[in-house]
Amino acid sequence: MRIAVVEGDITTIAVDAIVNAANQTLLGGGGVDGCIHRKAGPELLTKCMTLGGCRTGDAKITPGYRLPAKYVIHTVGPVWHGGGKGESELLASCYRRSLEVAVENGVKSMAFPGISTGVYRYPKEQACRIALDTTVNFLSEHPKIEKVIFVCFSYGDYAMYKSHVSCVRNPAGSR
Ligand code: AR6
Repeated sequence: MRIAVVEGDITTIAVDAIVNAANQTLLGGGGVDGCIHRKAGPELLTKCMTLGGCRTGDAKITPGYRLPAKYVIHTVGPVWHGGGKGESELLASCYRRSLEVAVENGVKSMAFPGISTGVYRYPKEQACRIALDTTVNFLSEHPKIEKVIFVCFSYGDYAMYKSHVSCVRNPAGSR
């Protein structure tokens, strides 16, 4: 299986690329974005200042600087407004675009946080389903990506991902 779920801090994961849940400015913020900028060092902000921001649902890549990961793929998730503002399509687009940018840059292993599930308030269960479905579909068409790790920041998130992964593996099951 090319999908794994772990509990932990994404900034410690040694993969080709980690994904950042950024905002449209790409100039840093709180949550996972703040952790990534702190660990990567000030060169990351300097690089991000040259990128001209990023639209919601899109993704852009930078080096990882002092992180164990070689690259950071910055994506901008939707703010949750109740589900009627195209949030699910935009969130799926974040995962798809991040995976596309990874393939374009020869990335073979990557790690995702739960995009939009913190400050942007996307319901975690729905976001988890979109993350897994979009990734599973993408991997079925792109054999060059060898490993995608979903990094959960709490045990509750980890348990939720684990139960959804087993549904993806056994589609005749509870879904
Ligand atoms: N490793 C893994 N997951 C983490 C980490 C970490 N070190 N830190 C937080 N999480 P959020 P968003 C989880 O708020 O909702 C920023 O200010 C966290 O538990 O980081 O997309 C940006 O600049 C949650 O499940 O991102 C934007 O303005 C998930 O990461 C805005 O927040 C995402 O939470 C983006 O909001």
